[in-house]
Amino acid sequence: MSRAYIAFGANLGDPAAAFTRAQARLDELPGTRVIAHSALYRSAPVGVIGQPDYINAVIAVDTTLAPRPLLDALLAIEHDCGRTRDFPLAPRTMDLDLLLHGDAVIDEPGLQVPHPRMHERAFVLRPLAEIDPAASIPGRGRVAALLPAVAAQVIERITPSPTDRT
Ligand code: PH2
Ligand code: MG
Ligand code: MG
Repeated sequence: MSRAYIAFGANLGDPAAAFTRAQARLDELPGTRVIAHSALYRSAPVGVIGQPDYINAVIAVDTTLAPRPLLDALLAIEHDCGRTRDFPLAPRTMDLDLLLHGDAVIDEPGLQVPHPRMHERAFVLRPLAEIDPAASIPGRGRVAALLPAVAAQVIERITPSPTDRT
């Protein structure tokens, strides 16, 4: 059993509904349980201009699936939720990126773990720190220690986390 972290992103359609649907589908995967999810965060698209803002979040799962079958499942869920791949960085209804899978380090075609850019992106680190600040990114260190370096990136938390008291 491994703890894996999955980044959710969407900037087309109904991102909040897609987030709910993604978690339900993840929880239905063999040997897989959703353990926690962050709030939703809004930020301008990184790496492309003239697109709607992204809604991002992070989901933690415990899974007996190895990284490659988990990745294949993420791509199938994206596809079922209307994801098309019209051009690189095209707006998307759902993007599910495998960030971490236990302490695995993998560099294969289509599968890089840890996700090679996660440590420099506030839209990944902020929601990940919300659910597990002590999570360790192999080769980079603990999530909480990486936050100061991305503090200048503008990102807005738009829903309360499940652990918030009201
Ligand atoms: N995903 C990208 C490219 N740019 N920018 C934001 N803010 N959030 C994303 O999830 C995102 C992005 C490629 O997957
Ligand atoms: Mg992505
Ligand atoms: Mg992706």
